[in-house]
Amino acid sequence: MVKVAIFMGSISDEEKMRPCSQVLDDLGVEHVFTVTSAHRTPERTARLVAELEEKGCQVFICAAGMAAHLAGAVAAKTAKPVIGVPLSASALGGMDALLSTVMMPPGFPVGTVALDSAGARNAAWLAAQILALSDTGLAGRIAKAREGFVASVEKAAASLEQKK
Ligand code: RP5
Repeated sequence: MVKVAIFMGSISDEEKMRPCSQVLDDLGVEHVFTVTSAHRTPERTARLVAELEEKGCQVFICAAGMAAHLAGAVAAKTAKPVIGVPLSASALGGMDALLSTVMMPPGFPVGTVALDSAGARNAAWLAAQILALSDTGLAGRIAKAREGFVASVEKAAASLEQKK
C-alpha cells in the first residue's frame, strides 16, 4: 500500500529529489514519485491528493523551487502531515522557495526541511519516522540504518587517527 507521496513541481527537480525516493526504497517504504505543480496543474495536484489519501497515503512530501507553493497547496487539501523541500531553482538561490514553503499560516503547517538533496533525503527520513510511530518493523529498519551511520563515523575516525 502506498504510504508516502513525493510530489515535485517540475521534472527539472528530479535530480535533486531522486535521493528522497532512494531513501524510502532503502527503508522499504512504498511510495509514489511524480510531478505535479501548484501553479501549472492545480487540478491534478488536488486530484492526486484525494486519490492517494483514498489509497492510504499517510505523508506527503512536496518539493518545488522559485515561488514554491506546492507544499502549501497540498496542505490546504489534506490534514495528513506535509513535508516541504525547498529547491534552489532561481537567481535567488532557493531563499525564495524556502520562505514560500516555511511561512505557512497557522493551522496549515508544512514541516520544512533543508534545501535541495540534503532536504530531499531528510524528508524521506522524517516521513519514515512518522510512519514508524505505528510500524515496529520500519522502526527497526530505521534503528539499523542509524547503527550504520555510527559505524561509518567510527570507521572514518579510526582511519584518520591511524594516518598521523
Ligand atoms: C517550480 O519552478 C519547479 O518546482 C521548479 O523548481 C521551478 C522551475 O520549473 P521549470 O521551469 O524548470 O519546469 O515550479
